[in-house]
Amino acid sequence: MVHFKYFTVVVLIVLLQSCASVAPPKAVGPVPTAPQLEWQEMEFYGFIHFSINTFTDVEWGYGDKSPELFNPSELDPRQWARIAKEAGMKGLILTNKHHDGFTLWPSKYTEYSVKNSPWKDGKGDVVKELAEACREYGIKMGIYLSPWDRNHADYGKPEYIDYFRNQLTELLTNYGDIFEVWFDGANGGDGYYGGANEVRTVDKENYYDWDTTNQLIRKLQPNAIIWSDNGPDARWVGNEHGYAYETTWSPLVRDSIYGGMPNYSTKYAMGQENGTHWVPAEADVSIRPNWYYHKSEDDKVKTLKELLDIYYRSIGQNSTLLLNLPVDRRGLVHENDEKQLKKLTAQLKQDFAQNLAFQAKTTADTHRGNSKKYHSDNTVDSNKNTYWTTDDGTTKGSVTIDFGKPTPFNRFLVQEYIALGQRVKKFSLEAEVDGTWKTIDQQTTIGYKRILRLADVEATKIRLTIADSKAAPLISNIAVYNAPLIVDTPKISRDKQGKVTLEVPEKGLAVYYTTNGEEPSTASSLYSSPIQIDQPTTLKTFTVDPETKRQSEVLTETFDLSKLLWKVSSATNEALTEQAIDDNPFTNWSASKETLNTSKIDLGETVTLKGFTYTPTQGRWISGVITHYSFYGCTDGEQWTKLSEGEFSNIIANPIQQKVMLDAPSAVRYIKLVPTTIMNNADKAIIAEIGVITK
Ligand code: FUL
Repeated sequence: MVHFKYFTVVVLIVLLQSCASVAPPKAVGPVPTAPQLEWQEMEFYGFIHFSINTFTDVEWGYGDKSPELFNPSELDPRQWARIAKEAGMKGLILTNKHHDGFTLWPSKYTEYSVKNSPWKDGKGDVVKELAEACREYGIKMGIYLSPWDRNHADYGKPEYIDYFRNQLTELLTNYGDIFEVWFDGANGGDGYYGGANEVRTVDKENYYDWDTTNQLIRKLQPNAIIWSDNGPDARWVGNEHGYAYETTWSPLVRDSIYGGMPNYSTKYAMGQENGTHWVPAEADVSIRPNWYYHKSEDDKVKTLKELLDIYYRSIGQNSTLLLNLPVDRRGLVHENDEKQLKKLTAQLKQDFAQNLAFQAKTTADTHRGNSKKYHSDNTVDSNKNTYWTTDDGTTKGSVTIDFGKPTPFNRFLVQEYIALGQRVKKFSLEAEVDGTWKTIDQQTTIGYKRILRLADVEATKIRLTIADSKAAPLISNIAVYNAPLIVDTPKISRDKQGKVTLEVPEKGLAVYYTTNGEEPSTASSLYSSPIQIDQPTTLKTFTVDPETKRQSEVLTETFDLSKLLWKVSSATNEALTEQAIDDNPFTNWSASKETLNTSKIDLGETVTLKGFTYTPTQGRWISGVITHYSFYGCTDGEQWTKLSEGEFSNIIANPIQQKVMLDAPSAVRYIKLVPTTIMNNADKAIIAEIGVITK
């Protein structure tokens, strides 16, 4: 007993000594400021694009449109803030002034503002309403103020810089705390410029004198993060897809960069191992193809799979995520966008439901100074301020996590203690499966957060090995999850042969369907290979995760005759005619009025036609849309009868499949759709698809 006590006392003394004597590691390279750290931990926040553009259906206003066009019918920033909060966003950044110069607050420095709009009789202030809503919902507010102003007469002259700073001062003084100030790199070009209607280019490097502007921001809002291509506090990720890079450094060679420089994306956006300043990446992306609301994109909101991919490739790759929600003409975030965002939130909740590494047994090959203070247990204690590290001079090390039993997982999350700089250059992950170690991934940077999406693996132990680092690695957190499958409706497509494919968002999901109009259930047909559908049919389908039993909603699609027997004969012998009848709306036939008038589609048999369908281009930028048409049919390919003529109403605003019913059914074998008017009087019409309605 005496021996044991003596031993314990000695161990305790040694331990205490080691704690006391092991100095913490020193910072390496640039480190974040306190506001930068706080900002990084926000991880996910939203963008709101809203302006006159919303009412004129453009992305970049020229600056010449009347402020009277700004007239939302039920503007409600509380709805935006609620949706953001429910989605887990920690803040919202509003386009207070976009390139067209229109201000969403009643700036005293311009007449081009909400104060001259009919909205609230010119007494409204969108920024104020949003600031109040953000406070109510406990999220932060940021500002976007476009440095380029296509309305202002002085743009390009020194006077404009005073105007710009005056507006910045209004925004940074009157609306409470601002967490981020966003300066777009798109600068200079043609514009209204007070009526001059000319092209004005600026010396992007020097015109704005950013140093002085940044000092003003520091004075008015010392904690705000200033964002631009070169920070100073946070940087553009170099694309608008919402993706950071597998290798993403927060340090940046900041002084070699200026806003809007030409080769920024390829040369600088991923940051640099030896970057001189801490300027972390922010990935910006819109939930729709474009930034502003366009009715034509109501059906183009990103899918759950796309949104998840964005999440993992931004936040999971050492970046924050700025996700745009366009506000519509009502002044609301559209229902479709909210629905998709909710799917993302629900899936993320499932993905990160249980950290399997929390308080697991850990060992490391080495701890700094052999000290408990830097033990590998710190990586699984869920305390962001403790970390595992090694001795000065080492650039390697590994931590093993013992789950104690075979544990299935497919997500690995790791974080560096970035307060002392980003260090890790190369790491790998091994898993002990049935007593044998195997490498399951090898990667480069970690930074604030790295999440690996892995194939399902069941392991008793895992080992993180830092293979190379700028200095001793500092790992503050390791977490392991077993994410369920992405549960969402399948993507339905049919080919020319009539084969219908149901594509699941992720392998392993079960897909059930009916073709008799009944609601599908898990007792319905289980999809295993393409379904042949040649006749008018209603397909209803949904997916189920066999493990968690989670189900998607039911998706309904109606089909008419397949195009198996169809042929196009075009008098001009044009190529790509088949693309109008391949049942693939993403391929097009582009042809003149004349060609379409002399071409015919042979259905291969005589059918009783009740109507027809026309799908315009599904591309991001629409063109060649037929707005007015004549539709003909016949049985012999020669004696045409006009079966219908008219307008595809609202097709430009909403370029989805158009369905036209005939006044009376007609027996036909040949059909042709002839444009009488094409959008913008273009030479050629684009036909993504033509179909028939026989039921
Ligand atoms: C770009 C702008 O030109 C777009 O209109 C949009 O505001 C996007 C977030 O930044 O550079």
